[in-house]
Amino acid sequence: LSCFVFVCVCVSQLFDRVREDNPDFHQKIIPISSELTQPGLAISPEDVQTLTSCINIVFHCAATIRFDEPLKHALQLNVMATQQLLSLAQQMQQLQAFIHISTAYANCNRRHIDEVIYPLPVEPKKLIDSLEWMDDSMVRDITPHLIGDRPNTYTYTKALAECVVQQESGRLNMAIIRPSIVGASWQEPFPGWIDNFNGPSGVFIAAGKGILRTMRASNDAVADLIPVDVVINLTLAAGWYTAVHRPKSALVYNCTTGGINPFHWGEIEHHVMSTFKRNPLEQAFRRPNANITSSYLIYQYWILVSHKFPALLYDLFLRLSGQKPQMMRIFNRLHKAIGLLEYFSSQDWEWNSDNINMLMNQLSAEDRRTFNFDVRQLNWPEYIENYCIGTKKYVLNEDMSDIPAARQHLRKLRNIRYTFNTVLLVFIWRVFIARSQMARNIWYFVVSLCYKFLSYFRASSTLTQ
Ligand SMILES: *[C@@H]1O[C@H](CO)[C@@H](O)[C@H](O)[C@H]1NC(C)=O
Ligand SMILES: *[C@@H]1O[C@H](CO)[C@@H](O)[C@H](O)[C@H]1NC(C)=O
Ligand SMILES: CC(=O)N[C@H]1CO[C@H](CO)[C@@H](O)[C@@H]1O
Repeated sequence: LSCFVFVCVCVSQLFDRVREDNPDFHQKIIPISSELTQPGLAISPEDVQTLTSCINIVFHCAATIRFDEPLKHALQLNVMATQQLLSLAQQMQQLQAFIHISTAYANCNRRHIDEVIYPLPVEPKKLIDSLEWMDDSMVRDITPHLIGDRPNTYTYTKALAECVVQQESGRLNMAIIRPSIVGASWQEPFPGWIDNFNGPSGVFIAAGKGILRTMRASNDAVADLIPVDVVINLTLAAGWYTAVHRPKSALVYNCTTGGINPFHWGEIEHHVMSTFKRNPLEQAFRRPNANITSSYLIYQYWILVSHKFPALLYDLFLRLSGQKPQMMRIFNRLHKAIGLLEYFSSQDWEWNSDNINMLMNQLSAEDRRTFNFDVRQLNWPEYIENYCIGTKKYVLNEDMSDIPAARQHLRKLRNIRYTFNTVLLVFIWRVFIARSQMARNIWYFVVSLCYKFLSYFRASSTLTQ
């Protein structure tokens, strides 16, 4: 993993700005090889020595964010690794603060979420011990009972990790950050930076490519996206506060936008569609046009008409032209992915924010600017537009100069759709309706009218020539 991080530092555009400002910045970084699933995190004795003698602040943000990770693996990565890092932190002589990154949805089984750590019915250590001897299929069978009213193993194990952190809070100086749905950057290093398909990014891309045409979500539910640079700035500021002011218990910071600057799924849909119509992605499957609905029946209808039917046709076309059909497979994967998000896009939550406000007041005016995390200034339409363009530029690596060609492609798709609709209409008419005498009369009337119109048009155009 550390190797990978290092390669990223060297090539990613993310670091262009810091590379320009400070060309030798990488000399300040000491990569350390580690493996979260191994005992002692598989850190070499020399590295342990370095860490325990010179670390001041630990920011713990390693976790699996796959919602459907098998429980045992999720426990290993999110809970046991946290435990191991905490015991390493106990040995760090210079440690001032331990900042644990959690998620705002760790307690999503509640509607109103305060900035406190909620107790769980099970002791994390006991759970880990008891799962130890079970095989994977057994764990799979009891997983639904364990996670209870939480939607997935991710939120469950993140809640367990918070409990583990709390158990150590007597001995270490700690804070917990709870970001909601983390999205592309707002300002730093530049607007719209994003490099993965996780969460909303994948949905935006699928919608921009014209693959995703419908999704189950509530138009008026708050879409609690939070820009990644806000999370980072808040985390750094919380590190400072925890180290300097040493609060008596571990403080929890909710890092969300819903309460203060709400934006809804319906609005997101509108802005994503309008951005991708103005700045289309290359080689779209269909024109970007998505409808979100909270009704199960309407959703199933659109799935059939806008997803499965076109996929079937396209696969037929691929098969006829001697290629391998693949569209249905893509759609099945897409449905699985959006199914996992449904829980979060169909309801909203309220988070309490006293600690954030407190932190903001504690910062000096200059620090408040440097470590800005005030989401009241966030202009949503502009943010969503930069986000979508960011997915085009940095995730899909598409060139902005190819936009005219992409627009041309969309026009072609529109013409194909018009032609297809016309052919379908004629077909339905001929096969189902034109059987009765009256329908046939109407049909001939329309056809002859068209014919007359065409010949009139041809005559007049020959005249003008
Ligand atoms: C979405 O809804 C609009 C208006 O309600 C409709 O015109 C459009 O065809 C719908 N598109 C899809 C893909 O569902
Ligand atoms: C976060 O802090 C950096 C560094 O001062 C700043 O450039 C950036 O604008 C801040 N992010 C936001 C969202 O304000
Ligand atoms: C940083 C941040 O957005 N904090 C939010 C936490 O939740 C409350 C209540 O929903 C909001 O008012 C805060 O803005």
